[in-house]
Amino acid sequence: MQRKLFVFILMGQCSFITCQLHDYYFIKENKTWDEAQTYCREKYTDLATVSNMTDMKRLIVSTQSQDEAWIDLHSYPGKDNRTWYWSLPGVEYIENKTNWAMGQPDDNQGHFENCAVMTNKEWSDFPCNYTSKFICYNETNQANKTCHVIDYLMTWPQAQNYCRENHTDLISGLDQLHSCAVQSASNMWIGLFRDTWRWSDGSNSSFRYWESLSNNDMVDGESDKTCATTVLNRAGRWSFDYCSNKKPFICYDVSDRVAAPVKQHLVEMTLRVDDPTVDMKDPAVAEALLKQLEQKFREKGVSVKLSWRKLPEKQNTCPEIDKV
Ligand SMILES: [Ca+2]
Repeated sequence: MQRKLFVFILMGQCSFITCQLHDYYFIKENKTWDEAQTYCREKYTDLATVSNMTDMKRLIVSTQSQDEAWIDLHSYPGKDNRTWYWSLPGVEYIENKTNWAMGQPDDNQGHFENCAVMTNKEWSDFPCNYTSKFICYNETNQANKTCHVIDYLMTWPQAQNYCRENHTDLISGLDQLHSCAVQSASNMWIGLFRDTWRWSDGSNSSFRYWESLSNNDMVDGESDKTCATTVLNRAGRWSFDYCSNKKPFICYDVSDRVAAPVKQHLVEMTLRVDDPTVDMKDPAVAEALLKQLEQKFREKGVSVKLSWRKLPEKQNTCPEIDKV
């Protein structure tokens, strides 16, 4: 069974969060983190800042090596240097837009409590390596709802991974929490965490892509390995090391294409379904097709949202990107 679809694509050359593209340059010279930063500031803009998965995918494809490489992220250890962030990049943590329970956050009994749970709508800091249910937010309104309470017991980093893979992210910010109106007497992770890591170029991006966050060691800032690296041979995630070690590194420049206008493309696609029992008009099939198309875009580092739009002609429907 074959069917032709017209796919209407609005494709911006920037993510919807930062609207700014970075060009990444892998430098295959071994330098300390400070030396690498100096080099990048002289020849480019700075060491690589990574604000979201779009950036991360562009960084991965720009590199020529599978080795570790410095990026711009630097830790300033110490409890007092921790800063709260919302997990979803682009949602800013605002001091007077919070709903901490009485006496929280409190680092209970001297433990580091760098992640947050919600109980009866009130928040408490909580050790990130404890397990809890959690709430994912889905900005594509999957199955007609944006909030998804997940009953699996997971650590905060596991919950974040789950939400990013299956939805958009852990629920982030008062607006999302208000729109969900989830009320539970038991703890549920929300997308709030604190750490001591900073982008040295002054970016306040909350995007983190750590290889592991076990035992709080990545977020409590106690480690004296205070400079971050990509670990490109392990799915491109991040690790950290002593800043005085010499490694290759990645610089960035703001892309010339930052000012490029949003582009519109009309693409004709032919879809072939081998299974004759699959009904292309079935809403579930249409939804699954959209998800697969979006995934293909994401794999190319392009963040898009697709929705179907009926055309006057009886057989053709078009997915329309309503947000880039
Ligand atoms: Ca607490």
